[in-house]
Amino acid sequence: MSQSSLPELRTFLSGRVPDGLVAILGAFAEASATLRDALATAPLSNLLGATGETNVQDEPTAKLDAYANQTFHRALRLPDITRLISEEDEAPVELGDGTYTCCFDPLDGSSNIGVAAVGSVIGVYTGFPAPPFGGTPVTGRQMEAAAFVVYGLPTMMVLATAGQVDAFTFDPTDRTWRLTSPAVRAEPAKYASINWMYRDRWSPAVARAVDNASAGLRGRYSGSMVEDVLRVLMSGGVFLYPEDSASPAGKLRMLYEICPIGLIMEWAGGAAIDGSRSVLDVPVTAPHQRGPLVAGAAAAVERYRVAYTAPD
Ligand code: FBP
Repeated sequence: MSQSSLPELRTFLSGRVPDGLVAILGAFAEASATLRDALATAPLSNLLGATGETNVQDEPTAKLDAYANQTFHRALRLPDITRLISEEDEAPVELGDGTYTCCFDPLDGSSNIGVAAVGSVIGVYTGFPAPPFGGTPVTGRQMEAAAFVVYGLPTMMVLATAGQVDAFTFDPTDRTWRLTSPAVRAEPAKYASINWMYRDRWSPAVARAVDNASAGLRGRYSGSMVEDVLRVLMSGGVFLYPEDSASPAGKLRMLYEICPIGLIMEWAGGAAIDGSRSVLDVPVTAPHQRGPLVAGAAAAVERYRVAYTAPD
């Protein structure tokens, strides 16, 4: 049954953030709702499988990756946006001279398409240097808002604006996003979320830090960062994707995966580090720069930092 008395997303945002940002976050939410519909019926509509092409990361492009990318590009052609940086595009797409640069991962957790939850992530930055990007570093501190959506049941959006984190649930009966968890706070750690199969790839410092951060916790790992981060945020825990011998710089991407999650965690009272410092302080000089991520309950993240930075 619809709870139409709960605040709707655009009403919640209006007056809280500048109008340009209301338009951007509203457009992101509407595109996410469109993608949710496509995901829900993908096996019936020939949207599963690969396009036969590879993306900029040299990974095979799923049909839904391509569909999701188009959907967000269409939605985010807005006057206040200067450029769009997508996981699926080789180069930034320059739009005009607006205030904001939007960095997004249209479909996070691609290995779960058709079998488990996937999601979308966005970070909205200001003060991005003019192209070519690379001379002046950008940091996550330049974000004014960040959000991620998890296309599960329910379909949820976690949104960081004005120093606060709030969670919205998509209501399919009237296609609105309604505020269901105001002022989310990162819960104390209960779960550790990491791909334990990579243990042989970790350095001694990473192995010792993972053990220290996860001692006494229960394990949960889906292979969709957004789903794992949602659990960590709402139920308490720590999500870890450290650097390893196969991904020496880390696997996840700074601008549209790590930094948005970092902003959400910090504004919810948790923490997000690369091992030794906040991910929001890491200089980014390339659109698809990678990094390590340890995010969640502040005490568990601190246990990781202490062990990681201890002398060998
Ligand atoms: P994609 O953007 O290619 O989907 O990669 C990101 C991701 O799927 C995260 O969502 C997830 O946490 C991680 O990769 C899983 O990687 P692994 O399979 O190495 O554990």
